[in-house]
Order: sequence, then structure tokens, then C-alpha cells
Amino acid sequence: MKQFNKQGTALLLAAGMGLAATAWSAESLQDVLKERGLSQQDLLAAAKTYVPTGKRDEFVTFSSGGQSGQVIVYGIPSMRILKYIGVFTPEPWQGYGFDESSKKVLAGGRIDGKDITWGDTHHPAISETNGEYDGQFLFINDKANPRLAVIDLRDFETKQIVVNPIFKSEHGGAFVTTNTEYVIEAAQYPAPLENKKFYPLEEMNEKYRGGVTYWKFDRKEGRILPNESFTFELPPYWQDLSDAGKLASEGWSFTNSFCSERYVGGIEKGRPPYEAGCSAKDTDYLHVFNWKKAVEIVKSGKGIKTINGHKVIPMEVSIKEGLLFLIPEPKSPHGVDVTPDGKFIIVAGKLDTHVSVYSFEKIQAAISAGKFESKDAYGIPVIGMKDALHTQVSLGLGPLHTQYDSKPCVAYTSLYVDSQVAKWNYCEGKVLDKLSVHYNIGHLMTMEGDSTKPAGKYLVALNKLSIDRFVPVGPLQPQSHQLIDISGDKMQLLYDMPLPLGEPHYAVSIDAKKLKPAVRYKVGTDSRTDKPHPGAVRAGEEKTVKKGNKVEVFATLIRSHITPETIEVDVGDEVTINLTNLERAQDETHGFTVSTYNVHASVEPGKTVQVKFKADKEGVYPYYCTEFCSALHLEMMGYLLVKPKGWKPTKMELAKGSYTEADYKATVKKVVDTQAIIDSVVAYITSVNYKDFPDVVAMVEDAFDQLGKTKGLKEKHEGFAAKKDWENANLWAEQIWQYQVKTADLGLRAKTYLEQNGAKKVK
Ligand code: K7E
Ligand code: CUA
Repeated sequence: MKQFNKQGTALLLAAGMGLAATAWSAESLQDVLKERGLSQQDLLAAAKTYVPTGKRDEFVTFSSGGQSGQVIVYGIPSMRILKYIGVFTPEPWQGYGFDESSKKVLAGGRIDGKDITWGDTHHPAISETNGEYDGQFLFINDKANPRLAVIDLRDFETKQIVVNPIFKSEHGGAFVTTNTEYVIEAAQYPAPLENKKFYPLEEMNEKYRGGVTYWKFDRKEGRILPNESFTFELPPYWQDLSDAGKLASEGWSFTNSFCSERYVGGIEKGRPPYEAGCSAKDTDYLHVFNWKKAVEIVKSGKGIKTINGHKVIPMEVSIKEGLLFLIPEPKSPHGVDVTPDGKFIIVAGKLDTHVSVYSFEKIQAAISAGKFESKDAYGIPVIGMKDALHTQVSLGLGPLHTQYDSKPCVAYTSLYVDSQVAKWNYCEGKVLDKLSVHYNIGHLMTMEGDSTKPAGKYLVALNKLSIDRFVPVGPLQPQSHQLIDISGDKMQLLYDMPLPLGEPHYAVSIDAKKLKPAVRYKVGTDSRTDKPHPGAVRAGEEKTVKKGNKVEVFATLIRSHITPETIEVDVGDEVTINLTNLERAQDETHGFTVSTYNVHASVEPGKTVQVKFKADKEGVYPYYCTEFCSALHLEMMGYLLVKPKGWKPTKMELAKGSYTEADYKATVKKVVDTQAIIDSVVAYITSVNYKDFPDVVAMVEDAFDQLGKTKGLKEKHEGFAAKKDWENANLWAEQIWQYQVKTADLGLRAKTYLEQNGAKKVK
């Protein structure tokens, strides 16, 4: 016991630390308020956002990471960042872009044979079932390079990147249809649809085109099917955002546009710039699509064109089949947001103080009566604004985007120029409240606020500028998300959160209970394909195979060793290392890197990851686990030996320790004492109703998993002891103790959990 107490208790105590109730100091709340200069209002805001240790957030937010090409995940109301998900940009922590499978995902985003290692992530969308967020998938677009990514929310990993085959830029994605049949992505700047095709700007009207793509999503496979996807060819207007119809407007979708002037600038040649020419007219167009009918037309193949291998519905087909209509919108509009019931479509003015509320019923009436006020230059029927409008409401300067409350008819619209959020009623057309934000709000977002069942409660203002809100960090400043309480009649600002990773352009929030991410993979899974990894091996099957100049290693990882611990190759060999994490324990991720070879893997429990490199320089290169996984994490290493050409093995032996019989006996005693502790913990756990606590059941399983690894080791060390090989006897006994410590660590964690969560004695 003494031996154990010396080394082991420190470890075990550390595992249980922080559990003893901390005594609060005598200072009162009033003292703190005074000392920190806080008001009652501040205190209230703090109480509404504070999530105490052990408690969790109510909502999870997926925010675009802007120029970082990533996604930022944070909790509401705490605004604590939970994760960055690598999407269009390599992300070292997750090994994204540093292991072979994730490189393949990134390679899906290559354009014209070239890697594009950054992205401008813009609009995330959560998959929907019947118009409600289902928490299964997340989609996000890259505005800079027209691409779309699929993230699986079972493991929060990017699984697929698709390149838009005909757009040269895009903006209005990702928006999903009510059952995620399609993911909508609209172009931004018109260009020729054929790839690598040049037409002068003078041919803008004839040869340049816009468009909206409908990416077919296969929910079972969790992948986009490019062959079943299609695009509406559109006039060279600048398509902006989109939204899918829902409930009343199911089967339809809406995309606003600006620069329907089709203006071509050229300030350097003395022409008025784009900004003047593109906002000259009083109106632009809202595009109205019958996408369900379009799917049928595409299936029939009638008049469908193929451009760059992708199906395109030409404008004349859309006109003939009644798939596409236009409605004037006030000057340079921004954003288009369908109400939760699908009955209205709200478009903001941007350069006009009004938001326009279009009625889907009126739009349908005009279409079925064939009542159009005109045609645009391409022959697309235009429905009169008056015939489609429900109402227009003046909200303030620079209205951009609208989101919905759980309360009927209540909407929130961002006012960019005024730096305000306007709360208003779209049924009655009246303003209810306004709140100032800091500064220049772009998007705003309510909880599940673009679904058919908004959850209300909170709103986040996504501000483009933070100016004076935070401690200065140089000219490049973070942007900010401000959390606002919308549960009452008046909005209340709760929290300012700096986001320092790019422009966090748009975000979506889901009820945390709807997310059911896994804690481990089935052993041997390639997480990027969701299939068994061909390089996976089980314990005891580790091997190194050399064929010619190709060396393939099949390795395993478990606390706290990598098998094998030596990899020998010849200079010039191509080295492939497959790594399987054998752990079942939650959060026991191991990392892997080899000095100076620019590879990195994040290997979560059960995962298999492959890294590859050419051993093009001779020398000695340590490899090691990059996650602090256990007390002996630093020992979790090995050597890559890159041997020079013609090198012959020597007869030298490895240096030995000088262990004695006494050392061996002490180690054996330590093992016996530790087992007694484990037995007492097990006795406690089984004396209570631990089976009622799934988390504990998992921990107990993990604990026995570790203990199971000691099988056969007792015979081993006793065998060496019989031969008086004290070195081997002692070290194999020591290895049993290593597994015991991990077992005890988990057991104590389980015991503490039970004590804190009111476990009851059984029998
Ligand atoms: Cu989301 Cu301008 Cu990119 Cu509005 S769009 S801010
Ligand atoms: Cu495994 Cu550190």
C-alpha cells in the first residue's frame, strides 16, 4: 500500500480533484457589484448567460468561420466556443489535410486540377425533416470559390466538398428544402457558364449568365449526388440569397437579385463604377421557382442542356414549362426569408428603409390567372409588385435579413446602417421594438429561426465591426456576435462575444437535445468515408510490410504506447502508416506525428487514420502521440529510423537497466496493492444502482477494457522471474501496473460521479 500511496495516490487524487466543495469566501454579491462597477442589469444578464460547471448549454450554434474556411461551434446562452470544424481549409488539430482520408475530402474541392486551401465560408444550413431542424447534417458554402461542403453531425467532420461545375462565384448557399431533398446554391457574379471560356464584357447580356443550383442530397449515404443535381440558367442578374418554400409554399423556392441593370463598370476607363450602375434602377427582381416541377422536367430530359457535364434548365424551358417567374423588389434588395408557415416571403431593402412582405397566395393567384405585368429582356414573365405584395413596412436604414420568433407573426430584421435590430409584426405590418447593437449588423439569427418551428428565446446579432467593444489587439479586430434575450416584449442585450477567426458571416442554432454525436467509432473506421479502413488492425496484429521501396505499417494506439515503437526504412522509401486507436474510453484521443515530415493525425477512439510520406532524408526521427492522453503520454513515442543506402545492421545490443529481485518484488507488491484499491472501488460501484447511469456504465466498461489488457502478463513476468531475468520480470509487472492505474482512474471517476449524482444502495 505504501508503494502505491507514494506514486499512485497522487494520480488517483488528481483524478478526483475539484470535487471537494469549495468554500465560498465571505464577500457578498453587493461587494462584487461595487468592486467591478456592475449594475443590476449587468447582473441579470450575467445570470441569464452563466452556465455553471457541470451544466450545459441549451442551444448549439454553427457559425461560418468566414475567411478561415471553417465552421465555429458555440453554445447558447454561454457563448462558449466548443469546436472549430475544418471545412475548406486544412486544420491541424483534426489532422484535416495532414492525413490521407481528409486530404481526399479536400481534394474534392480542387478546381481545374489545383488545390484551393482557403475558403470564404458564408451560410451554414442544418438538415431539415418536415421543415424542422433534425440535427443530422450541416451544409456550408464557399463564396470565393463556388463550392459546397457536407458535414456529418454524428462526428462533426467534413465528409464531402463539391465544386459548382458552372458558376465562377456564388453567394446564396446553403439553403435546404424542407426534407433536405436539395441544397440550394445561387450564383453571385454573372459569367459564362462554360468553363475556361472567354467572352468580352461587351457580351454581358448575351453570353454571361447567372443561375441557381439544386444539389441533390442522399440522406442515407450522407452525400451530395452531383449526377442528380441541376441548375436553372438565369439572366445575368446578380443572384443573392435564397430560401426554400415550406408548408404553404412547399415545392417552391425564392432567390432575390440585384444589379438587374446588368451594368458593366470600368472606373479605370472613366466609366461610373459598379456601385453606381448597379443601384440605378428603382427595382430588381425576386426569382420564384417551382423546383418540384423542375425536378420532373429534368428527369424527363425535355430540353435539358448539359454544360461541363452538369444538367442545366435553359431559360426558354423554364418559361415554357412555367418553372420561373419574376417579381420586382425595391432597389438593391438583400436577403429573402420565408415565414415559418410558408405563407409570406420577406425581402429587405438594403438601400430602401422598407421590407417587402410578399404573399405566396397572391403570387399563386397571379400565376394561375396568367396575370403578368410584363416580361424581362429574356422573356421571363414578371408578376406586378402590387399583385404580389401583402404589405411593406418601413423599419429603418439598411434592412438586410429577417428571422422569426416562436410567437406568431413576430419577426426580427437587421438594420445595417442604423446598427439596430428591429422587432416587428409582419401580419399587421407594425414595428414593435428596436435595440441598438455594436456595430453594423449583417445577419441575425434566432433559435431554429428559419425552420417551420422557431424556438424563440434568444437572438444573435452578427456584427461586422466591433470597433470599441474589446481590448484592442491591433488594426485587425475581431468581429462580434451579441446575444439578445427575446423572451419578453422588449429585447435585452446579454453578451458580447468576439470571434477572431474570420468574418463569422451567418449562423444557425439548434436545440442541443437534437444533436446526438457519437463518442467513439466502431473499431477500424475511416471517419471520412464512414467505412471500415483497409489499414485497420486489432491488438496483436500490428506489422510492418516492406515491398520494394514501399513500407506499410499497421499500427495501434492505446494508453500509453504506439505499436510498433520502432519503424525502420531505407532512405527513399515511401512510407505509409495506418494507425488504429484501440481505446473505447470516451475522449481518449491519440494524435500522431513524425518529426519534420509534415504529417499529423487525430485518432479518436476506434478510428483508423493513414499518413503517408516519402522518407527522403536519412536520419533519426522521433514520432509521438500529440494528445496529452495519460500520465505517461510523453512516453507514447517511437523512432523512425531512416537508414542510409548500404547500411548493415550491427551486432550491438541495447543498453540494459540493472533491476534486481528486490525491484521486481516491490513492483509485484505495488500491483497487488493497486488491485486491492480497484476491488474496493468495484465493490462500491456494484453496491449502488450504477446501471441506472449510462455514463457510469460506459466508464465501467472502459475500466474493465483496460484491466483486460493485463491478461497473460502475470504468467509472463513470473516466467521471467523463474529464469531470474529481473529486467524483463520487473518491466512486465510494471506494465500490469500501468493498466491498473488507468483502470483505477476510470473507476474513481465513476465513483465520484455516482456520489455526486445521488446513487442509491441496492439491497
Ligand atoms: Cu449572407 Cu451579404 Cu453574404 Cu447578408 S449576405 S450580410
Ligand atoms: Cu496518446 Cu498521448
